[in-house]
Amino acid sequence: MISLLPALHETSGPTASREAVRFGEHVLTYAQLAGASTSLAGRIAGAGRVAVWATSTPETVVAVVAALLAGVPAVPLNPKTGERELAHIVADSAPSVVLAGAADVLPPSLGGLERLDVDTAAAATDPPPPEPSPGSPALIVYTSGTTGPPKGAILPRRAIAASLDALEDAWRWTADDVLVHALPLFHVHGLILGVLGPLRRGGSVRHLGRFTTEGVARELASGGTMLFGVPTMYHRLAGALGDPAGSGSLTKALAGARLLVSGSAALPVHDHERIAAATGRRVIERYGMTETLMNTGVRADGEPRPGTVGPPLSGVDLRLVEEDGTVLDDTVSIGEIQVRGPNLFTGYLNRPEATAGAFTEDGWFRTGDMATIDADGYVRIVGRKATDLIKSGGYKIGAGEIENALLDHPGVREAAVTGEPDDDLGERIVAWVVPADPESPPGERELADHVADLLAPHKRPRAVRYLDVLPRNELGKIMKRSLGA
Ligand code: MCA
Ligand code: AMP
Repeated sequence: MISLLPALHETSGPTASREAVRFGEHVLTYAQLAGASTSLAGRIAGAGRVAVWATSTPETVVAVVAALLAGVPAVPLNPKTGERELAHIVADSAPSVVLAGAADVLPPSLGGLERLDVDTAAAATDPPPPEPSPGSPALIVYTSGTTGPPKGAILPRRAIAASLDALEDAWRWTADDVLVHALPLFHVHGLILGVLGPLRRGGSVRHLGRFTTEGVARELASGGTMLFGVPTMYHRLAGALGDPAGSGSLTKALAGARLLVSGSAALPVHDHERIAAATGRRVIERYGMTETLMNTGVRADGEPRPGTVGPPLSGVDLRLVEEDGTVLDDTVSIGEIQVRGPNLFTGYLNRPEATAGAFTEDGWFRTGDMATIDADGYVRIVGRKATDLIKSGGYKIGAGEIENALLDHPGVREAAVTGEPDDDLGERIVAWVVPADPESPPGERELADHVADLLAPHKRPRAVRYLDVLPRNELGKIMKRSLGA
């Protein structure tokens, strides 16, 4: 059976001594990563599922690779997740053990789980177990919907291999590439593309720990060949390029990279143009989703047309469909993107109805994204079907989960959440609140902290607007489109 991470099985030769991952000063070669993860794989073999406390560290890489080697599905956890969301994810995914760094302090909601500390210096005593089958689950990644708590998307090994190989084809991604990024390691972008991508190619990744424009400049100037980021990061890079103090090294670093890739949300044309004007380099976009991994992408030798996410990747079938099910075949009509291919998830954990609802009767996955397709096959995303999904900083956030959290605050009688355009974040979360006591409404900061503590800091409202009543239609449904009008 073909291996998901073949470079890890080369115990000698040039690959074994090559740098696999670098987090600041902490480097693991392929031999070291293979040793530490094979050793850990032996300790978790046979577990039903493992949770990974997914800090931006080599420990997370070793933990995830160990789970992949052992054939045990891994559930990456955002270490900033608040108590309610964490309790939901742990109850839903029922891991038998949590993998963490020795120095990590875990919250009480993980107290009932066995904990294993990851040792990045461990050496393997036994060979890795046989490769699991391609259809077996590799990762369970939690993703928000319009209502209710996040759902766990089950990603089989086949989907990861297919999507990464399609990107290899599109971007001529090789073992010589050194990927630079600062994306979190509990989502598809940072973990699957940003870590498993380089590892599948036998190349390397340098993680910045946290995003700074200086860090990007430093790593690209010292050997980095590719940069992955969300539009907020490119917006900040574009801003830094316009800053006369110190923009020279950043300009040179970006100009020297082989590929600058943006994804997870739309890259505004303005930021695209600012970067092109300053560096002579064009950022290319690719379009994906937790449930589908990558669907389209501008090729390395393709035309980076701002406002488009490129043609479908190899192996991906993509079509646009109207509300009544009519499949579109022109270049002007807007329809929902539906996809099929080996890159897809197999379902939502414990949610058969949600899984069934996500697919058409003939097996196409409904993305909920609205688009047109240019004559040469380039896809242009123009919006989303659901107004209750917000993309902020590249994170997908459901309005419903925030509304429920706000309603749990004693000072809130009614709440509605919307996304508003934001230069930096793409969209910012706005909470519309009817206070229980209009004389002393809860403060903005208090409500933001309340949501951050229950769910996650990136789900906190960035603005709170107080109302006497929420606008509702005759059926009592909140008319979100009239909020802010
Ligand atoms: C502020 N902070 C708080 C609070 N207020 N913490 C707790 N309670 C509060 N009330 C803290 C934050 O935790 C953070 O801490 C710091 O203040 C700054 O917060 P913030 O302004 O929210 O963050 P930022 O620095 O502006 O983040 C921007 C970012 C980030 C770096 C672009 O949004 C990001 O990493 N986005 C990537 C999302 C992503 O990977 N999406 C991919 C999904 P501290 O600084 O210590 O953290 S996968 C996907 O979409 C598909 C598959 C695809 O196509 O890729
Ligand atoms: P997530 O559920 O976090 O995986 O987010 C997936 C969603 O991000 C997609 O359904 C799109 O709405 C959005 N997305 C990802 N990449 C792009 C892109 N390049 N341009 C526009 N939207 C994107």
